[in-house]
Amino acid sequence: MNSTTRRGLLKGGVAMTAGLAAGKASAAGPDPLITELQDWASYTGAGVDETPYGMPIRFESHVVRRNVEWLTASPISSINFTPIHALDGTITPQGCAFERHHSGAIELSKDDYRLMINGLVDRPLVFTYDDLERFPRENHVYFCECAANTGMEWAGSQLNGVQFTHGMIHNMEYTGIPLRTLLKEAGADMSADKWVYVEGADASSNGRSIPMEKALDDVLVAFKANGEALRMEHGYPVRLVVPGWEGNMWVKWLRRVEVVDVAVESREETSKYTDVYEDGTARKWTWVMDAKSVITSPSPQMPIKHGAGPLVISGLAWSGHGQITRVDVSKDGGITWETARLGKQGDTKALTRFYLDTTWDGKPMLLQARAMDETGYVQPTKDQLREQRGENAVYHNNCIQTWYVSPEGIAENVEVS
Ligand SMILES: Nc1nc2c(c(=O)[nH]1)N[C@H]1C(S)=C(S)[C@@H](COP(=O)(O)O)O[C@H]1N2
Ligand SMILES: [Mo]
Repeated sequence: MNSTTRRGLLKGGVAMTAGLAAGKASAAGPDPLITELQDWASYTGAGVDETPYGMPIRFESHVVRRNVEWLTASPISSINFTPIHALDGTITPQGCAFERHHSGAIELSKDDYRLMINGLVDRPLVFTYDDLERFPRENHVYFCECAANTGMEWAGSQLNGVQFTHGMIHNMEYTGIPLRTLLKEAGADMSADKWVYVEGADASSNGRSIPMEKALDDVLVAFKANGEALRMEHGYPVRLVVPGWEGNMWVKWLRRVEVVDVAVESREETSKYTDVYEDGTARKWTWVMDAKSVITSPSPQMPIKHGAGPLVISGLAWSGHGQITRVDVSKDGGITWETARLGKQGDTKALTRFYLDTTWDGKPMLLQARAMDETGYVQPTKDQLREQRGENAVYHNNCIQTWYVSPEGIAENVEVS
């Protein structure tokens, strides 16, 4: 119970009508948190100079990135997961945003930073960090989703937590320079059939080919996220932001942009991040992340603790094709659907929060969410996706997710068919 409630009570019993929590407290007798003077109101608190850069309060210490040890051979070439079950709204704080490195995170200072633009350009250029800060910059919120997000779900329901099934995603407000501005500065050949090959300064280099049309559209050379410098793990001091497209293309520690005639067909766009069909052929150039949604609460890490009655079902939806126009929620495994309320509409290639403010009858539920985007695309079921892609797939799984909720409020990752 917080101080607002206590003040309400002193003003004449307003808090008693505040709902279930107040009712419970009165049944058990006077609540000392209401009737007694507490320590935090009796003594002074911490001074302003004690925490020059803040960390979350210790009661929130469970809201952290986590990894799944058996998923990768070592923590150097590895992945961890955003605690999306515990967040609300849409912005991911950098401090708990997932990280994916192929050869570890490197420490590269602004002074040592260089960005080269070469290849089919009139003037090959090398920019310092200070040079970049002198170009006009923009702010945009975008999601970054690893193509492997939800990948374990192809083979069944193996990971019991939305953090692990859907946490290879973050959503930040970037400050950056449109890549098009730098390409123009170098006098690049911007013909539609050209490509840019982008690579990072880390040992893996993570090179990727991007068609010129996308490079000229909304790609950003970004140096701030959520208002502050990128964290080292997200590519400090400069990363590429490729809105709506798979996370692997968002090159961190960006060091070179080469304008080329044909796609390079690098490791990351051939043997990795492609989808192998049953007959052994592979689906490639699968850059756009299709519309997807998931319920973050209730979920396996977020059981219902309050029993039957008012229940807020909440989750996230996103589409690499643009805006989320609608999210439906089912409590019976996809037989009937109710349309959820979007927290905020109109964001494009960014996370959209949805809520279903509902009443729980205390009976078991099979919770699902289904997203629709501005192209009219509807998020598919697992079975539909398996039918299209077969069982060999690893990446690009945007299927509808199911949580079974027991009468005790415990949620579990299950499949319905
Ligand atoms: N230079 C470089 N860029 C990289 C990677 C990398 O290992 N090295 N990993 C890629 C992958 S696979 C993903 S999903 C995103 C993850 O970005 P994040 O670590 O900021 O979450 O970065 C991409 N950019
Ligand atoms: Mo990735």
